[in-house]
Amino acid sequence: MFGWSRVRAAARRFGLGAVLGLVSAVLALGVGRLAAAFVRPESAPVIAVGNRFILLTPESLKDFAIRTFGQQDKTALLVGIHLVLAGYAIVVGVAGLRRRWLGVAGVAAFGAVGVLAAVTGNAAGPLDAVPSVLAAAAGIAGFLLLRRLLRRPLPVAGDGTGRSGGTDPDEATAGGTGTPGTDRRAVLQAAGGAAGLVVLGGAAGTAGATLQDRRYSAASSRSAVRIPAPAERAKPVPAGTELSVPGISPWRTANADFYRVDTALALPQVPADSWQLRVHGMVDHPLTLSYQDLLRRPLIERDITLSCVSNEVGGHLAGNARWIGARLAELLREAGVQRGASQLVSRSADGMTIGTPVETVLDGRDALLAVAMNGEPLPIAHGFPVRMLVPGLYGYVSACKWLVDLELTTFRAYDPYWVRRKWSRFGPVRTASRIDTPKPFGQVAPGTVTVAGVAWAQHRGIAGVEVRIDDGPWQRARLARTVDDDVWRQWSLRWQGATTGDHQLTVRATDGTGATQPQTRRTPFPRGATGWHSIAVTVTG
Ligand SMILES: Nc1nc2c(c(=O)[nH]1)N[C@H]1C(S)=C(S)[C@@H](COP(=O)(O)O)O[C@H]1N2
Ligand SMILES: [Mo]
Repeated sequence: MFGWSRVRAAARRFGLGAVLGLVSAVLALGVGRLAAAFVRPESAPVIAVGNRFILLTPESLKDFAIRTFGQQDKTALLVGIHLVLAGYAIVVGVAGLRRRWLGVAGVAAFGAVGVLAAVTGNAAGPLDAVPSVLAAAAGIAGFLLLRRLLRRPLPVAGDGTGRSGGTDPDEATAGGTGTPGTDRRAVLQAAGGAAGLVVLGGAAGTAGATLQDRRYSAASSRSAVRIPAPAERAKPVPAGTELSVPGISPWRTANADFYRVDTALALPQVPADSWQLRVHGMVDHPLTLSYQDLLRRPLIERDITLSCVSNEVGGHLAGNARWIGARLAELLREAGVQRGASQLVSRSADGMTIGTPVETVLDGRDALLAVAMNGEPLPIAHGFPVRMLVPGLYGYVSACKWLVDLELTTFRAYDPYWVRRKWSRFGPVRTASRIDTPKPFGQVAPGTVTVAGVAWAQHRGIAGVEVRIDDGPWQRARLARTVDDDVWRQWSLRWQGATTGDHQLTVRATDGTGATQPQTRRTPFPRGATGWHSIAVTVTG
């Protein structure tokens, strides 16, 4: 009997401690979010810690996250941070219910981690510490208040002041004025206090989010933007560029479906009217450009396929869009690139740095400072107001989003973000081909099966695609027509005489230089995946 009451008391202490910790955490995060709306979005404790985490994670873990969670990697990270935080809050709450100083120290430690993450973040200043400090202060206040309320209906061992520490919880209640659980008023007060603090934290968080949208969102700036008609339209898209095969990737990727890869947990919000681009470093005439200056330049419209070095064989980190932008080469020539300048370093509003070979930008390809994507101003997630694009290079060495600074320098003098993380300094895209239909492990009817997909080798072009059924001979696929070598190409093959059973379909492409994709499987790190995309299908009928 005595044993049971102890277990019950322990369970109740745990439950109350958990409530104490979680409520304090909700209050702290809400206040942190609200304060961040006055400093900057990236200074909110959770965002700051998340961003720090992204910067510190080894490439292998990042690869794992992209593989496992795909485009949801950031959601997964935020969910993960909140789960860890919840666990921590429970521990602190349970410990703090017993010993007050443990609770205070626990919340303070949370604040310290937030401060550290915030002030060491990209483009951070000392003010970035404020939200975490206020969050911790609110958390401590909430903790102390709720602790008092919770300890009245159910006194537990030690009040943490050191005066009566160490007493057994059951003994302590025996010495109290009421029996535990019978003091209804105290129970109601505690429950009301907890609920009130949660509402307060929630309200602060919501107000913070709303305020942040109003103060920081570039959405209104984006909807006010009018992109002038380009001086040079996109090349006509020949009939037959897009095959009518169900299940194939559309030739043009809708903005909503375009893959997104970046390190930004909170999307950088850069209004067009305050945007400036500095061009400096090894140039004869450093210059600064406003958004209007950029729009006044002759704009060209181009279909360009963009792909990510992290794409696995058969993966979906590639897309094709119609972009409008100013010619980057012309701007650089106006600035006067000095002899010896080998690397163009682009910097974003969120502190990303990307290094591109100057000679590639100047070799006549359509390198752009892009302002529009598929007939709209750049979406915020894709770099509004201005991003860079260089056909033929992976995004990590060319496609800086939220671009604010261009510096001409040498490869010797500077290592940009990904290079510091051991990715290859140069990132020409590797030839890739993908089977879109049938789907992997899909079922198809016997007879004739249409196998189709896309292949890309930007700036070299796709000269051929072949498909192999099981260990059979390579069969030439039909290539869709194409605008030019900077866009991906659809292909299809009629697989005749498909017999019931399991089959393996494999694809490989040959680029415009005559080089066929190698069979050797290589991981995306450090210079892009290689190998043939192969899928298993079942023919049933
Ligand atoms: N500011 C910024 N620009 C960036 C990145 C980034 O993390 N931050 N990622 C690059 C990478 S790795 C790729 S593949 C492309 C992806 O562009 P998208 O998200 O528009 O598809 O953006 C590039 N530009
Ligand atoms: Mo990328």
